[in-house]
Amino acid sequence: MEKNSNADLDRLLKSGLSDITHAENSKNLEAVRVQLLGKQGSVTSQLKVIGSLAPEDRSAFGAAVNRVRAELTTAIESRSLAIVEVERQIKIESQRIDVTLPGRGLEPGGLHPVTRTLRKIERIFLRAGFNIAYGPEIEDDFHNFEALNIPKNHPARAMHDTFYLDPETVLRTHTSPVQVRYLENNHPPVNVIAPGRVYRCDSDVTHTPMFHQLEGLAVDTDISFGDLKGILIFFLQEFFERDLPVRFRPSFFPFTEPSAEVDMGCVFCDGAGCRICGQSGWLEVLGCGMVHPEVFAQVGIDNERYTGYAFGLGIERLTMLRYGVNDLRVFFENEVSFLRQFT
Ligand code: 2NL
Repeated sequence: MEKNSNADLDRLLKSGLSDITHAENSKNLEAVRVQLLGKQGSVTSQLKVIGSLAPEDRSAFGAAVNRVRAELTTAIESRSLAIVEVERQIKIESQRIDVTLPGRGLEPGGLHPVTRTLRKIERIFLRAGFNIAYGPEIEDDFHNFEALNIPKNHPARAMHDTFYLDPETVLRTHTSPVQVRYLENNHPPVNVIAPGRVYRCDSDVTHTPMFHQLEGLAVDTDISFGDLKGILIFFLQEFFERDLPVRFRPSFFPFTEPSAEVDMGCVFCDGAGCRICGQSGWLEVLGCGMVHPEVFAQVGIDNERYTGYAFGLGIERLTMLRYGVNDLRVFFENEVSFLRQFT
């Protein structure tokens, strides 16, 4: 009986060690451990054999079972360490990041074409010695109308379809009020441009309720219409980057006298006549004039001593001419496919 039991133990040890060696992962190894050393395990069940042995053999056999158990436990522990290390390597390998792979790419943003045009115009006038002034988009009646010689109940108010916030407060219909404020706060000589958003209660294919304008103003002793012609011809030729014919047609604005509208030779047909210039060879691009004496009076400037010129232009219109865009509305739809063309 003793011999048999010892031989069983020996076989148990050998096959146990072999099973441990061949366990390929933690799950397998755990199954092997349970099968050998668990409550119902083959080594554990050897302890139950002890009772069937002769009393003098029991102690030696018990010690032998314990040795087998200890040897298997040690083997499982070292195998477990090896498996954990291998599994860690496999995990690391599977999570390895190839830093040499190309990235997804970053799409660069770009400035809106209206912003690009504004910046280009500002650069030209800065170069000519003008300052840039900004002001509120919500204005009072005085700065938007009264000071500009547009009295209440005067038909000139109908020229501006105004958004009223209350009877005394409007969304500015032009950037002139910025220049009125500038005149209130600065003594001549004044050379200033006022770019910005303006609002008119008007919406169709060629009008949006918000658009961008830039106005310019120069005030000093002896400012002449010749100075006005000079700066506007310079500006248009710089902006369109070519020699352009420019002509001044008499017009009317309440805040200038005399007033003129400015045409330039059509940049699409070089003056030959095309669909865009309505076969005339000319494109209307600006309004201008000599500051009305009443405007100077409203801001406390001596209109016997000082003269000035002023002009205004629409940024969207110049942007359309610059880029050959034929629909105003695309500037406000923010279609990425349209905007991408200007990056
Ligand atoms: C146009 C015409 C114009 C002005 C704006 C102005 C400003 C002051 C005094 C006098 Cl503070 N005038 N601005 C003058 C003439 C024309 O704009 O067609 N704009 C799009």
